[in-house]
Amino acid sequence: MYSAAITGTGVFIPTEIITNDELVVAFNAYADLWNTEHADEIAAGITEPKPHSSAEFIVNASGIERRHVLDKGGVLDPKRMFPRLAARADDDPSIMAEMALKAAEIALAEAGLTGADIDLVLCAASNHERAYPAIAVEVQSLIGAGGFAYDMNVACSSATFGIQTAVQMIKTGAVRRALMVNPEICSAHLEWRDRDCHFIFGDVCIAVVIERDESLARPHFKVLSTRCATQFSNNIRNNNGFLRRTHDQMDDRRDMQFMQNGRKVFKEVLPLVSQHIADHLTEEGVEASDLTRPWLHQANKTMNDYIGRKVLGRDPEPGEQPNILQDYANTSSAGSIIAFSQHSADLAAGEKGLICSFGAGYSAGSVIVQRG
Ligand code: CO8
Repeated sequence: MYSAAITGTGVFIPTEIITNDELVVAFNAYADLWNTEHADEIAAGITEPKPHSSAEFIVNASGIERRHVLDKGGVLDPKRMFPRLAARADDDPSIMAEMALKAAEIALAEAGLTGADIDLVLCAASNHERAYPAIAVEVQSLIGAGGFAYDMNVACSSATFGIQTAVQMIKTGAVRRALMVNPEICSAHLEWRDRDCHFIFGDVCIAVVIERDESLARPHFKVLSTRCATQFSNNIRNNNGFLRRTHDQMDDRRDMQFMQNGRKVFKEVLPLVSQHIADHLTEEGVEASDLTRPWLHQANKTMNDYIGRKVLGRDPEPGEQPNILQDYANTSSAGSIIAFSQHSADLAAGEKGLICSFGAGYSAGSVIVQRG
């Protein structure tokens, strides 16, 4: 059995930013339009008017201040309320592959590798742009990698589950160097017309290079162990799928986009994740006090504060458990890796940290790493 190490990470960040204030102005304009269009039904008591959103609520409830998106104009158009992304010809790179390529270039450069050094490409994300061919195979071709490639989807836990997959293959010798990419176009499957969730997500792509750990001279993080768990829940759900046509359901239904019962998710996922991390640390013989840094999934600041207190047994010190969600919002599987990528360079050799994701499924994934 070999060991595995993370030798490079890359983050592609779309340039367009939507602040909470901009988001709320667009939402409220949409709500006013909708209420005017449905004035008769509202007056007759058949339907409720859509209430306004509030930037103050958003930051207090979630900790999110802004988000990056691929297309701001479409999202903020009160008559549209979703991104406008140009269709691409079959011979052009797909949007997800293009995002992945940009993140991969950064990660490969950090690892001191080129695409030709890679023999496994995983594209792990909450949604995939098309059914087939796999986006990962397209990325494999674009970077000139050998070996094989495939897509994975474990919603918000796609990255940690992807790392586990790559690590296992490296350990057995099936592959030597893996590239995992997580292009998350959350803006295309978020329901921007729903006040309860319109603030939650942003777009981004991360890439991670994982290699066989044999006397690596470059800075790296040894992967000490990984732990994945799932437990079925309908509390975060998207019913869109290839059977829609067969059900004669091609209309713009609410359940074709992201849906959640946020309160239930909050209550059920917190104990699940806290226990998951405690069990992983125990299994690995690592004390919570041995962890220099937890890099948690970035969905909600209050959730992270709670998990940090549970895991560490005290309030995390400033900077000890970095949050990035104020700048990016929830970027699904990419969040914990953005935190890791941006807040890990200062760890000294031998120091340990824990990457942890959680979300739809439910799913929880954790990776214990040590600076090499
Ligand atoms: N402005 C003003 N008021 C609002 C707004 C708003 N925008 N939204 C809701 N309110 C009101 C509500 O109507 C409610 O009013 P009332 O008390 O009168 O009924 C009040 O504010 C409180 O509402 P909530 O109870 O909903 O508020 P919470 O405090 O629970 O906060 C959160 C809502 C932030 C959603 C919170 O519940 C939360 O973060 N929950 C956990 C969510 C989570 O982690 N989900 C994981 C999803 S990510 C994932 O798994 C990946 C899925 C795949 C990616 C999909 C990409 C699109």
